[in-house]
Amino acid sequence: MLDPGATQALAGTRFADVRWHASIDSTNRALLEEARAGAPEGVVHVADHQTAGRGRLDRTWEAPAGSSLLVSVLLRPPLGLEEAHLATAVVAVAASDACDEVAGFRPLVKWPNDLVVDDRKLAGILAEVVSVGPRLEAIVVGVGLNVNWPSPLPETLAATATACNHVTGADVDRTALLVRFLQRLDEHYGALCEPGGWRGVLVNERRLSATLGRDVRVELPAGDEVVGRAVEITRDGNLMIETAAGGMRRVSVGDIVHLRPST
Ligand code: BT5
Repeated sequence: MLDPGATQALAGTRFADVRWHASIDSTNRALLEEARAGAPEGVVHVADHQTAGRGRLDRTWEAPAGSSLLVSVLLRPPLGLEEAHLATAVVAVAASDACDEVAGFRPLVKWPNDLVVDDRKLAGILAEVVSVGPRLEAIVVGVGLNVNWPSPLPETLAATATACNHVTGADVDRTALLVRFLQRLDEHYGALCEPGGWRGVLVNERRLSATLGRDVRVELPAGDEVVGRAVEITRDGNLMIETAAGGMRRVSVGDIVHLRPST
């Protein structure tokens, strides 16, 4: 349950219908099912704990109970399937804004959809689409954001992850983060739904990118890789890599390794 202050803060936004679960298998799974059954835009599921949190490409999302913001939103944007990435981008930007405004630090966006602090993963985003033929019907975007984690982090994540409280040195209010995230999302998503709104989203995404301008190795799902400099994010969300040989490669899905610290 949201407290009355939070409920009031979200009244009048698209995201006033927040359903908070003590435990659920996956907020994305539950909301995707509702999206397929015709639920309206704006429904939000939040969980204290997920028993089967999902990552991309059938991976899992780990989070001790109460440690994280685990939230999924249902959007029905006026976008083509090839532009669905823009809905993920506004979620990433809104989550970064929320950290900045509530916790006082600014995570960057590692392509395609992680929030990072000093190249450590603070949050992951999973977008799942409902489509009919070429038409985008709905998109469920889930965010797992590490808020107050034990120290040290579990061994499996110690080398790669971080949490808000590890960055700031103090616990951060999860509800405040949720409310600010949904308020900022309401603004950024509203702008995206305006004619030509994609332009502003791309400007924000590029501005907050931890990847552009970096030398990267992209691990592709098929097992091969591309090495080069990340030079552009396209309107359809692809990453353009300038390879050492001077050619350009367009990457639509993959995992990025940033090869050198940012300067
Ligand atoms: C993601 O996948 O980063 C998307 C994660 C989305 C999770 C949210 S939680 C709310 C909503 N409901 C769901 O069921 N899911 C969404 P991917 O890029 O595939 O990254 C997954 C990988 O990140 C794992 O294989 C681990 O290596 C690592 N990982 C798992 N848990 C992590 C955590 N808490 N912090 C940082 N890294 C983690």
